[in-house]
Amino acid sequence: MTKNPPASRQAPAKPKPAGAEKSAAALALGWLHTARFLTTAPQLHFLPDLDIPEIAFVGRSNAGKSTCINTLTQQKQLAFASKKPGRTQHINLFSLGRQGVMDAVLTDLPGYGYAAVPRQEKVRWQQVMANYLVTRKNLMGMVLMCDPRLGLTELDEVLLDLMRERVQEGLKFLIVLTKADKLTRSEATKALSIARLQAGGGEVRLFSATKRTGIEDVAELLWAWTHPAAIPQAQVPDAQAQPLPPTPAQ
Ligand SMILES: Nc1nc2c(ncn2[C@@H]2O[C@H](COP(=O)(O)OP(=O)(O)OP(=O)(O)O)[C@@H](O)[C@H]2O)c(=O)[nH]1
Ligand SMILES: [Mg+2]
Repeated sequence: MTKNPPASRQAPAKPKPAGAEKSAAALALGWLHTARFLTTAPQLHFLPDLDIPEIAFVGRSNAGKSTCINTLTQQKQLAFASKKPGRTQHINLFSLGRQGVMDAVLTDLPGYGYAAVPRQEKVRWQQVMANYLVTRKNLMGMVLMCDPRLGLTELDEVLLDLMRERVQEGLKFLIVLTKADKLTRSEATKALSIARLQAGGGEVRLFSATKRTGIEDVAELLWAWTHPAAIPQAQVPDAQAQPLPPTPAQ
């Protein structure tokens, strides 16, 4: 059993102004910590119809989608993460909400671009994913996970193109640059500038599950997207949908 250290060795409690509210980050992380497995579906028609906001994590295989969900929700094995690409093979939904009242859903999607998957299987999955992204009525946000060492790939561009109309209609959009621990400070700065250009002025965040970089930032953004009424408008990051960048010339 661990004992509390003597009072003299405990870090002094930070003085809190009277009536101080929980910080936005603590609120958002507390909310994300309520995540529970909801369901898994091999095909779209197995998904439950929901009318609460849903946010999908998309991106190349091995980009770190499942790890990011586990990190944000502060749970080790909520989503299946693995060194081996292609680990996530179904659409997995996780519910969020305090006191058992579901108020949002996170979706972990299988990655694309994994060479070892047979072509037929790849095409099937790309169709399932495209259908999900285009038709899922309660989808209100998309987090595109991108390893900045690879940058946005051709398949990422195809996906952005596919989602252009929904983003123009108000779907929120964030590019998360994953595995930031693998970058030097100057590489990270450069990767951010490039991604900002590619995101057409939309949201971009650096993230590292191992160094725990960007967690609070991303958490706050997801909270703000799904709880706009709870936050004064001036504090809502990217309250408006951002246009996607133009499609590169063929
Ligand atoms: N260094 C480092 N490695 C990471 C980070 N995030 C994820 N990884 C590693 O990247 C690998 C892939 O992570 P996953 O979370 O399974 O990736 P995914 O995008 O869900 O992959 P699929 O399910 O195949 O689409 C694992 O070995 C993770 O440990 C990070 O921030 N830093
Ligand atoms: Mg995964």
